Amino acid sequence: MKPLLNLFAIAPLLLPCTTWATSQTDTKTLSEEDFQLCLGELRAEATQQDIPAQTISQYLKDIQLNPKVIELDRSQPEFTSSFADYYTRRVSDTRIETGRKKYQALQPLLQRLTREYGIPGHYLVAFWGLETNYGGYLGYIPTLDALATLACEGRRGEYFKGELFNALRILQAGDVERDIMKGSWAGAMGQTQFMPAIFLQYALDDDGDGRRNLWESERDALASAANFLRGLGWQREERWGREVSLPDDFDFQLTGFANQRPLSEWARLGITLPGGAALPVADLEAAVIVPSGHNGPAFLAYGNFRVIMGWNRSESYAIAVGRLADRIAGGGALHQAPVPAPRLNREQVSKLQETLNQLGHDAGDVDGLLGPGTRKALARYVTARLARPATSRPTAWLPTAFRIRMCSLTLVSCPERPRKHIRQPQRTRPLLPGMMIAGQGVMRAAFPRFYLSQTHGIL
Ligand SMILES: [Ca+2]
Repeated sequence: MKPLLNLFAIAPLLLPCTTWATSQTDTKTLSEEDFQLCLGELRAEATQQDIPAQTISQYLKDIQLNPKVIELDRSQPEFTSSFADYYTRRVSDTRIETGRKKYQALQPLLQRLTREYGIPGHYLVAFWGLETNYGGYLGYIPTLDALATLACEGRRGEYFKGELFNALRILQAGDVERDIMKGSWAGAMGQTQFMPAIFLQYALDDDGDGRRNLWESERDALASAANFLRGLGWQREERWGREVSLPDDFDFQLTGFANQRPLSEWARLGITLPGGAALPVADLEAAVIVPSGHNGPAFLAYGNFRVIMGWNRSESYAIAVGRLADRIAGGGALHQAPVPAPRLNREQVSKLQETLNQLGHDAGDVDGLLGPGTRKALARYVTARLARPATSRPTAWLPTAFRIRMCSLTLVSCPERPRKHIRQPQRTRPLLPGMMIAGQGVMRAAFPRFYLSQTHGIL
């Protein structure tokens, strides 16, 4: 059996595993001297930005270079994390339980915010839970230090310079004391993890003490979240989306947030609620999102899904917010659990992207990240392969075997169970450069199941 395992394992498609090195192009460390020079320039520019001289001298004089911020900004995770990992960590039983308690305890406030801003309370609590574990962890890095360090480090200096000036305006307005203004290494602040620009535009003083205090006031934080979501265009009467069941013959090329279709059309294509009940009738558009491959859960994403991505541009985040909100409101667990997946390192994903690009299936930038573009490119590749008619007997087996292999890699459905005995080809046969199906003999029925269990849901 060993040769078969090797033949069909994912690794041959990709480069041998090597450790992903973080970007080597920008290893120069910002020196203390450079930082002080940079701070001098920032002081001069802050003056031109109409920030009062007293604010500048009060807050820009004690700023510290924070090497940890640079390290975090430059480091990239070695491995892509799967949706299953992400989802399990963020929508944990503990977080659901705490969210339900907060939701109950804060009902009067939440009901008022829903009336005033149109955002249901369970969503407000869900954002709060995902951002800072309901205010339990706000981050510990002084925001001015983080923003000044990033402004001077250079990679996205202009952006962070603007956010540093915004942070000064928040201090100038007296919303918070400097020693309370802490947060993430990238400058996100308070219980809602707002960047300073979002703070200035959307933060509210709901408890009436005259300060927009997103660090210490739950009321200010939740009202500000509601205000931000209203600004992002939250649709008052709509959900975020929902888990659905896809028909066996579903065309996975239709997945992805860009492919919006009327709900009625998805119903016509055979999509149902989990368990088979019909989708509700509503005049709205939705997209099908399949975040952990065809064996994992499927979701319909409505317009508010786009709103959530306006807060954090990640489909996984949007699903987690929506699902946590559902659970807080009393909803049950997913009908189809996310599929645990082996981890691919960034070099492996980069090689996959390069190969797809070379074959004309545009996977976009070679960045080592398994995003929607790479998934789509893989789906196109697989579809193109499957569409090619078998021209001679030795290749007659190919669609089935190939489908077994690739359906577990990508979004192509493989509903059929492989036959018990499938003739293998007589010679080595390259499918993608570096990916081989080879060998002779009989593939046992048990093997594909083992293989699928090892590799499915990667994408
Ligand atoms: Ca306040």
